[in-house]
Amino acid sequence: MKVVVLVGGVGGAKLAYGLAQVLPPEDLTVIVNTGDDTWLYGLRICPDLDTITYTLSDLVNKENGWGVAGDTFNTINAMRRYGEDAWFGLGDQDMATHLLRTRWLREGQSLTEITIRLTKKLGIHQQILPMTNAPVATIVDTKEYGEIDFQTYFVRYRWQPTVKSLRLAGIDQASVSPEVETALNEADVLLIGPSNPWLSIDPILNVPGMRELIVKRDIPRVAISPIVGGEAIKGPAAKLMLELGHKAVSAEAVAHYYGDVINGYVYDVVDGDLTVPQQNVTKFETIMKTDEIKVALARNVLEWIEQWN
Ligand code: FO1
Repeated sequence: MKVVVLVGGVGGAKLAYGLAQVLPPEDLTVIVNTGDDTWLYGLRICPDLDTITYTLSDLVNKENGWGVAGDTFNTINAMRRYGEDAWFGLGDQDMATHLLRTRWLREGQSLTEITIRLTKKLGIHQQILPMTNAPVATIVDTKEYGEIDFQTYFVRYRWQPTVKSLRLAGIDQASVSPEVETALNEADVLLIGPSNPWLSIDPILNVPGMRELIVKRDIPRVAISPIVGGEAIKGPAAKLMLELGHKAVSAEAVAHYYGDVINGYVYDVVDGDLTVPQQNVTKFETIMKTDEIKVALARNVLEWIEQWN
């Protein structure tokens, strides 16, 4: 059964990890948000691609969910000696990824080719694909600082600024890559990970042509709620929902937000029975504190889908 999963940062990476344990590698494709990508010190940083890559190669720092386990920060500490306010935690091993990606981009390789090259070298046999090869950037318009880029919002200001609106710079020039199109056309199941719908999933759905490619497929298209018991597990999803004008912070509101992009919805056992527009709905343990829960969630979702598909 060929599964394609749309993911953003840490939450999505956990589900991708679970899926990678229960599916043959050739049956899993992970389509990754690149709206968090940024230029820093002349290097192209792709946080969500790196989080997925490090997670599936067991290199990831599991406490943070990003960066390389056991990494050192000598380079940015040396920059601090020169008075640099190094607020973005670039590890020394992590730096290798950014240096090679930047060099290969400058040599004209696409982000897709580079991602395939990096992941293969790390022994990853699942297909990890950027949502597009074009450079896009989530820009956050905030009350306190006006428009700032995503990492400034998320890391430097710890997602505390009040968000007035989001926009995706460069999205109009973006297109779905042939690899993403093929994966979507060959998928038997499409999943949307428990990632932030506005910061991580919307950028993917807004790549011109992406939403149409997804909705036209008459296959199970299932999202896992990132909101549990009215709270986000990690990150700004709950705070953002209210700032973007959603009435309530709930798994229900997210199901309505995704609408007809999905025809199935999974939320957490702590939530009561929800009324959602999708006809296939169920609940499982979705708070993936351990690797076992990641695997159980992946298995539960796929087995549940097989029952109604
Ligand atoms: N997140 C943080 O909260 N603090 C950091 O210093 C930080 C550094 C960092 C370096 C490389 C990388 O690939 C990701 C990094 N992240 C950091 C995580 C990143 O900002 C988020 O994971 C995504 O952009 C949101 O999903």
